[in-house]
Formats: sequence, C-alpha cells, structure tokens
Amino acid sequence: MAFNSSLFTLYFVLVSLLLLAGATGTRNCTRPAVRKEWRSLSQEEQKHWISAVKCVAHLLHDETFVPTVNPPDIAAYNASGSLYDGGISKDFVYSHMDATDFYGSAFFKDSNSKSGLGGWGDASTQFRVLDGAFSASSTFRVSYPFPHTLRRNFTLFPLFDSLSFPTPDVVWKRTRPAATASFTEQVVESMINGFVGDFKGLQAQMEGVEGPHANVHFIVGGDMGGICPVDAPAGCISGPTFTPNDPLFFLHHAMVDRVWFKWQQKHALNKYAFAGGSVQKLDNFTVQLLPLDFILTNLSCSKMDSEIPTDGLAPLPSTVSNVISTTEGPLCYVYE
Ligand SMILES: [Cu+2]
Repeated sequence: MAFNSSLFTLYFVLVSLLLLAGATGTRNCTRPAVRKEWRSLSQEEQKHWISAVKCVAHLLHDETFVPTVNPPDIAAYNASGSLYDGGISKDFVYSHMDATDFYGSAFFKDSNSKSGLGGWGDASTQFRVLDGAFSASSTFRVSYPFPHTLRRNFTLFPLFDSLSFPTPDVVWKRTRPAATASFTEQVVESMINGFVGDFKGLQAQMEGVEGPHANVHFIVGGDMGGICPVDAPAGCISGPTFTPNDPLFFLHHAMVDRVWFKWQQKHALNKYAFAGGSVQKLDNFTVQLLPLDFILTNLSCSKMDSEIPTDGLAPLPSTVSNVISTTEGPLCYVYE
C-alpha cells in the first residue's frame, strides 16, 4: 500500500484548521469554550453531539468544493457525499483512549442507539459496526472511498497484523510492544511534562509511525485505520484520507490537540514553540532508524508565517502563528 509519508500530518493540520470555521479574525476570548472528555458528558450531551454529527451527515455536500491538495489517494467526490464528508469539524470533545484495555474499554461498550459511539465489527460482518448510533442499522453511512457502513477492526499489533504495511523486518516487529504502549497515562504525562521548548521532540513522539496519534488510528482499524473495505471497487487506495469517516476521528484528534495544549501551558518556552516538518515516512520504515535530526531536517518544513491550506473550508486564509494559541487568535477554547 502506498501510505504516503507526509500526508498523515498534512491531513491532520487541514482538519484541525476547520476549527476556524466561523472565525474571522482576532477577538477577545474572555469566555473560552471548555472542551470536555467524552465520558464526562451527560447522556443528554452525548446525544446532542451524535445528533449534530448525524445532522451534517444528512446535509448535501458543497458541490463547488475542489480540493487543491492532490494526492492520488483522495477519492473523487461522489454524489452521496454529505457535509460530514465535506469537513465540518465536530471535535469539541475529546477522548482518553484506554491503554490498559482498549478493546474492553467502557468507551466501546455504549450501544445506545442515540448516545452511544458503539463497539467493534468483526470479520464475519466485514468489520461493520453493529451497535450504537453509527451502526449498520442506523441511517449513518459514509461516502468515501465509496458509500458504505462504518467499520472498526480492533488490531492491537497493527504493524504486525496488517498486510497493508510493508514488512521489511518481521523479526523486528515481533518484538514490538502492543500499540497501546505508546499512550499509557505515564507516557502521555511524560510528553506533557517533557520536551521543554522542544517542539520537534514533542512532534516526533506524537507523530512518529508508532506514536500515539497514528497508533489509535491503527488500533481502531477499519475506517479509522484508512483500510479499504474488502468489497471496495478496484482502485481503492488505503490511506489516511478517509479516516475521518469514523466520528471517533474527531474525538481522537481533539486529544492530540489537548496534549499539545497542555504542553504549551507547562512552560513559557513551550507556549509559542513551533517547527514545521513531518517525522513520518510510512512508506519506508527504515527511515525511522535514521538519526532524528536527519528526519527532521530533510523533509519540508513550514514556518510560523506559512499559510495553512484549507481550500476555502475556513472562511479566511490562516497562518500557523494565527492559531498557535487556542485563546489569543481567532480560536477561543481550552481543555479541561
Ligand atoms: Cu489522525
């Protein structure tokens, strides 16, 4: 599979910027919105969130939208696409993924058809989600790479189990810990408390091939993992471009954002620290074995004044410096 290296990060940035929707410039952020963890919401609040997701999923997408970012694995627009597929951001809550028992976590045990995120699919159903608000029996369908029911395929050792990835060294992979090891409570704490003034260090740990960001995608698998459905038409390319199909995507990315936010609060040197550049080279694992400095200096870098491409999904062009703070520019939110 051609899992293009830099796209994963690029897509993350693009989606994050959708938060700007509705923001037209700097304003006084005196009462920032407080983003809460999913399980701390009341059932009524969970119901509202899910109903908002489903609402945009039933609205027709903007047919005038033309992506200018043009990787080969962005599926062509299709007529069934909704505003949900069009990139309306929903990540105003976040989720702590349970590193101890990811599969059995209460997070995946809520099968309520109005307020539950639902659980796992299995091979017998082509990994379709069968319970919760986004199940096969609900009206929720996703459109890319072609119309289908949401899928989740629990995969604890994604780099070992998945045939979607290159396998340069099976012995090496057999010794890897479970992917959940990258986001235990201790690891997340050490990320927030460490890397003082060292944005690249934080980014490298968060965005590495086996970092917490990518690993949650791969463990959830299916749509979140960017894996083509087994009955996909010929030409389907697995990759990150349709991972937002799963509403979990937005909760997870908000958590990634939250770690960055918490890190920024920890030290004055962290607050505006930034360095562009991807650390991922998913199509060539061996690059990960090279010294970190090589990886960080040989891939394209963006700077504080770089414009972030949003293809018109945000009302105004934005730069990195404009959104480096969640409360000092057009953004106005904090995490609990
Ligand atoms: Cu992601």
